[in-house]
Amino acid sequence: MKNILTFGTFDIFHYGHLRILERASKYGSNLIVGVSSDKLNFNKKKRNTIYTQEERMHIISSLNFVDNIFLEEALEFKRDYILKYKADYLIMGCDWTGKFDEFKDICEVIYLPRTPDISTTELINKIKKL
Ligand code: C2G
Repeated sequence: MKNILTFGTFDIFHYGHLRILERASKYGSNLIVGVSSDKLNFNKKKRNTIYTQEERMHIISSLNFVDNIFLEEALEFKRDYILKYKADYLIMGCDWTGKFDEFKDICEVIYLPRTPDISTTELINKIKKL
């Protein structure tokens, strides 16, 4: 039984989000998702999410290949979360390549290719133009 851990904001949940979670889930039997809090996201991206952290967590927890979720309060807690959830794998999209290599001493770190041509920012811009 392998534990897989991944993180993300998952705002305006879309096909790219679905695909990374689905692909990550295939690495083991227990997929745990750290959903970035509203505060963490604002500090990181300097804009508020469209959906609240409660709504984003509700969506993620409804996916049948997601086994457990928690609120990711700060980027700096990543090592603690990996240890707490006994992660065998930390899996992120390739936009994070190299950024989490420091955790290779406690789990396997894998960066998966992003789904092309879709992102929350692109969706917001497309909708603005309608
Ligand atoms: N993703 C993807 N393909 C896309 C868009 C996103 O594979 N077209 C992946 C990202 O690479 C990431 C995950 O979906 O692994 C979530 O993406 P975001 O919601 O943008 O979250 P992010 O800002 O990367 O937050 O602690 C880490 C951060 O909080 C991760």
